[in-house]
Amino acid sequence: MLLYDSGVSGNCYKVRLLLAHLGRAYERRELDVVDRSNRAEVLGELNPALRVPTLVFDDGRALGESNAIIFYLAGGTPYLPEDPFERAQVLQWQFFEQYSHEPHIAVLRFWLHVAKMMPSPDELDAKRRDGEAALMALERHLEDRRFLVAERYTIADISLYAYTHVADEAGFELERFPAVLSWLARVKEQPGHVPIDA
Ligand SMILES: N[C@@H](CCC(=O)N[C@@H](CS)C(=O)NCC(=O)O)C(=O)O
Repeated sequence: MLLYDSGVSGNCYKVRLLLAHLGRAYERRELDVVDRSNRAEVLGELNPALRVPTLVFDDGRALGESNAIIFYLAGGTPYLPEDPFERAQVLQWQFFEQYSHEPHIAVLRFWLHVAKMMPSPDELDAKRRDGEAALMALERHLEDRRFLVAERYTIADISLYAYTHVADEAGFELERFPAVLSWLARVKEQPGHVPIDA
Protein backbone atom coordinates (compact mmCIF):
# COMPACT_ATOMS: atom_id res chain seq x y z
CA MET A 1 0.00 0.00 0.00
CA LEU A 2 1.10 3.54 -0.73
CA LEU A 3 -0.11 6.45 1.41
CA TYR A 4 0.03 9.95 -0.05
CA ASP A 5 0.67 11.67 3.21
CA SER A 6 1.56 14.81 5.13
CA GLY A 7 3.37 14.64 8.45
CA VAL A 8 1.56 17.71 9.80
CA SER A 9 -1.93 16.61 8.76
CA GLY A 10 -4.29 15.18 11.35
CA ASN A 11 -6.39 13.69 8.55
CA CYS A 12 -3.35 11.71 7.38
CA TYR A 13 -2.48 10.84 10.98
CA LYS A 14 -5.82 9.02 11.37
CA VAL A 15 -4.69 6.58 8.66
CA ARG A 16 -1.14 6.22 10.03
CA LEU A 17 -2.49 5.62 13.55
CA LEU A 18 -4.91 2.88 12.49
CA LEU A 19 -2.27 1.22 10.28
CA ALA A 20 0.10 1.24 13.29
CA HIS A 21 -2.56 -0.42 15.50
CA LEU A 22 -3.15 -3.01 12.79
CA GLY A 23 0.58 -3.61 12.27
CA ARG A 24 0.21 -3.21 8.50
CA ALA A 25 3.18 -2.25 6.34
CA TYR A 26 2.88 0.61 3.85
CA GLU A 27 4.95 3.14 1.99
CA ARG A 28 4.61 6.88 2.63
CA ARG A 29 4.90 9.63 0.05
CA GLU A 30 4.94 13.12 1.54
CA LEU A 31 3.05 15.89 -0.29
CA ASP A 32 3.27 19.58 0.54
CA VAL A 33 0.00 20.92 2.00
CA VAL A 34 0.84 24.58 1.39
CA ASP A 35 2.23 24.42 -2.17
CA ARG A 36 -0.46 22.41 -3.97
CA SER A 37 0.83 23.06 -7.49
CA ASN A 38 1.51 19.37 -8.30
CA ARG A 39 -1.77 17.98 -6.89
CA ALA A 40 -3.56 17.35 -10.20
CA GLU A 41 -0.48 15.67 -11.64
CA VAL A 42 0.07 13.40 -8.63
CA LEU A 43 -3.47 12.67 -7.40
CA GLY A 44 -5.56 13.42 -10.51
CA GLU A 45 -6.45 9.80 -11.22
CA LEU A 46 -6.64 8.77 -7.56
CA ASN A 47 -8.75 11.19 -5.52
CA PRO A 48 -11.41 13.57 -6.91
CA ALA A 49 -10.65 16.06 -4.12
CA LEU A 50 -6.89 16.05 -4.91
CA ARG A 51 -6.14 15.90 -1.19
CA VAL A 52 -4.16 13.86 1.26
CA PRO A 53 -4.62 11.31 2.67
CA THR A 54 -5.02 9.16 -0.42
CA LEU A 55 -4.33 5.45 -0.06
CA VAL A 56 -3.43 3.31 -3.07
CA PHE A 57 -3.79 -0.43 -2.63
CA ASP A 58 -1.46 -3.00 -4.19
CA ASP A 59 -4.12 -3.85 -6.83
CA GLY A 60 -4.13 -0.20 -7.99
CA ARG A 61 -7.44 0.85 -6.45
CA ALA A 62 -7.33 4.15 -4.56
CA LEU A 63 -9.35 5.70 -1.75
CA GLY A 64 -9.52 9.27 -0.51
CA GLU A 65 -11.18 10.89 2.54
CA SER A 66 -9.54 10.02 5.85
CA ASN A 67 -12.69 8.68 7.50
CA ALA A 68 -13.64 6.52 4.49
CA ILE A 69 -10.11 5.09 4.45
CA ILE A 70 -10.09 4.13 8.12
CA PHE A 71 -13.68 2.84 7.94
CA TYR A 72 -12.56 0.49 5.15
CA LEU A 73 -9.30 -0.59 6.82
CA ALA A 74 -11.05 -1.22 10.16
CA GLY A 75 -13.63 -3.61 8.68
CA GLY A 76 -13.39 -7.03 10.35
CA THR A 77 -11.09 -5.73 13.11
CA PRO A 78 -11.84 -4.74 16.73
CA TYR A 79 -11.65 -1.06 15.71
CA LEU A 80 -15.06 -1.16 13.97
CA PRO A 81 -18.07 -2.67 15.78
CA GLU A 82 -20.09 -5.43 14.06
CA ASP A 83 -23.41 -4.24 15.47
CA PRO A 84 -25.24 -2.11 12.84
CA PHE A 85 -26.35 0.55 15.32
CA GLU A 86 -22.86 0.90 16.80
CA ARG A 87 -21.43 1.14 13.27
CA ALA A 88 -23.88 3.96 12.59
CA GLN A 89 -22.78 5.65 15.82
CA VAL A 90 -19.18 5.48 14.55
CA LEU A 91 -20.31 7.18 11.33
CA GLN A 92 -22.24 9.75 13.35
CA TRP A 93 -19.01 10.81 15.08
CA GLN A 94 -17.03 10.72 11.84
CA PHE A 95 -19.56 13.02 10.14
CA PHE A 96 -19.56 15.24 13.23
CA GLU A 97 -15.77 15.44 12.95
CA GLN A 98 -15.86 16.49 9.30
CA TYR A 99 -18.69 19.01 9.63
CA SER A 100 -18.52 20.45 13.16
CA HIS A 101 -14.95 19.89 14.38
CA GLU A 102 -12.27 19.64 11.66
CA PRO A 103 -13.44 22.70 9.64
CA HIS A 104 -12.85 24.87 12.73
CA ILE A 105 -10.07 23.30 14.81
CA ALA A 106 -7.98 21.87 11.96
CA VAL A 107 -8.37 24.92 9.75
CA LEU A 108 -7.41 27.31 12.56
CA ARG A 109 -4.40 25.08 13.38
CA PHE A 110 -3.43 25.08 9.71
CA TRP A 111 -3.58 28.88 9.52
CA LEU A 112 -1.70 29.57 12.76
CA HIS A 113 0.64 26.59 13.15
CA VAL A 114 1.35 25.24 9.64
CA ALA A 115 0.93 28.09 7.12
CA LYS A 116 1.81 30.76 9.73
CA MET A 117 -0.81 33.15 8.40
CA MET A 118 -2.97 35.44 10.48
CA PRO A 119 -6.71 35.37 9.74
CA SER A 120 -8.87 38.46 10.15
CA PRO A 121 -10.25 39.07 13.68
CA ASP A 122 -13.73 38.01 12.48
CA GLU A 123 -12.43 34.75 10.97
CA LEU A 124 -10.43 34.05 14.14
CA ASP A 125 -13.45 34.65 16.39
CA ALA A 126 -15.70 32.42 14.26
CA LYS A 127 -13.21 29.53 14.25
CA ARG A 128 -12.64 29.87 18.01
CA ARG A 129 -16.37 29.95 18.75
CA ASP A 130 -17.23 26.97 16.52
CA GLY A 131 -14.16 24.96 17.63
CA GLU A 132 -15.07 25.49 21.29
CA ALA A 133 -18.62 24.35 20.58
CA ALA A 134 -17.23 21.12 19.11
CA LEU A 135 -14.95 20.57 22.12
CA MET A 136 -17.90 21.22 24.45
CA ALA A 137 -20.01 18.63 22.60
CA LEU A 138 -17.20 16.10 23.07
CA GLU A 139 -16.84 17.08 26.73
CA ARG A 140 -20.55 16.51 27.42
CA HIS A 141 -20.50 13.11 25.72
CA LEU A 142 -17.32 11.95 27.48
CA GLU A 143 -18.29 13.09 30.99
CA ASP A 144 -19.73 9.65 31.74
CA ARG A 145 -18.07 7.52 29.04
CA ARG A 146 -14.59 6.10 28.47
CA PHE A 147 -14.77 6.15 24.66
CA LEU A 148 -17.09 7.67 22.03
CA VAL A 149 -18.92 4.49 20.98
CA ALA A 150 -19.70 1.17 22.68
CA GLU A 151 -17.42 1.95 25.64
CA ARG A 152 -14.41 0.73 23.70
CA TYR A 153 -11.72 2.19 21.47
CA THR A 154 -12.90 2.43 17.84
CA ILE A 155 -12.14 4.45 14.73
CA ALA A 156 -14.60 7.06 16.04
CA ASP A 157 -11.98 7.83 18.70
CA ILE A 158 -9.22 7.88 16.09
CA SER A 159 -11.18 10.34 13.92
CA LEU A 160 -11.75 12.75 16.80
CA TYR A 161 -8.37 12.28 18.46
CA ALA A 162 -6.47 13.41 15.36
CA TYR A 163 -7.18 17.12 15.66
CA THR A 164 -8.37 17.29 19.29
CA HIS A 165 -4.99 16.28 20.72
CA VAL A 166 -3.27 19.12 18.83
CA ALA A 167 -6.04 21.69 19.39
CA ASP A 168 -3.66 23.65 21.63
CA GLU A 169 -1.65 24.41 18.45
CA ALA A 170 -4.74 26.32 17.29
CA GLY A 171 -4.93 28.20 20.59
CA PHE A 172 -7.68 26.13 22.25
CA GLU A 173 -7.26 25.62 26.01
CA LEU A 174 -7.84 21.92 26.54
CA GLU A 175 -7.56 22.33 30.34
CA ARG A 176 -11.11 23.70 30.16
CA PHE A 177 -12.32 20.27 28.96
CA PRO A 178 -11.30 17.75 31.66
CA ALA A 179 -13.31 14.79 30.32
CA VAL A 180 -11.73 15.35 26.90
CA LEU A 181 -8.28 15.44 28.49
CA SER A 182 -8.90 12.10 30.29
CA TRP A 183 -10.14 10.55 27.04
CA LEU A 184 -7.06 11.81 25.16
CA ALA A 185 -4.89 10.05 27.77
CA ARG A 186 -6.87 6.80 27.36
CA VAL A 187 -6.47 6.93 23.57
CA LYS A 188 -2.72 7.47 23.95
CA GLU A 189 -2.47 4.34 26.14
CA GLN A 190 -3.87 2.03 23.44
CA PRO A 191 -1.48 -0.70 22.22
CA GLY A 192 0.38 0.31 19.07
CA HIS A 193 -0.28 4.03 19.53
CA VAL A 194 2.07 6.30 17.56
CA PRO A 195 2.40 10.08 17.80
CA ILE A 196 1.45 12.39 14.92
CA ASP A 197 5.10 13.14 14.16
CA ALA A 198 6.34 9.53 14.13
N1 LIG B 1 -12.09 15.62 4.06
C1 LIG B 1 -10.74 15.31 3.74
C2 LIG B 1 -9.87 16.50 4.03
C3 LIG B 1 -8.46 16.30 3.53
C4 LIG B 1 -7.64 17.55 3.66
O1 LIG B 1 -8.14 18.66 3.93
N2 LIG B 1 -6.36 17.35 3.46
C5 LIG B 1 -5.46 18.47 3.58
C6 LIG B 1 -4.34 18.12 4.53
S1 LIG B 1 -5.03 17.93 6.15
C7 LIG B 1 -4.88 18.80 2.25
O2 LIG B 1 -4.72 17.96 1.38
N3 LIG B 1 -4.60 20.09 2.11
C8 LIG B 1 -4.03 20.64 0.95
C9 LIG B 1 -5.07 20.74 -0.11
O3 LIG B 1 -6.17 21.21 0.19
O4 LIG B 1 -4.78 20.35 -1.21
C10 LIG B 1 -10.27 14.09 4.57
O5 LIG B 1 -10.80 13.89 5.66
O6 LIG B 1 -9.38 13.37 4.11
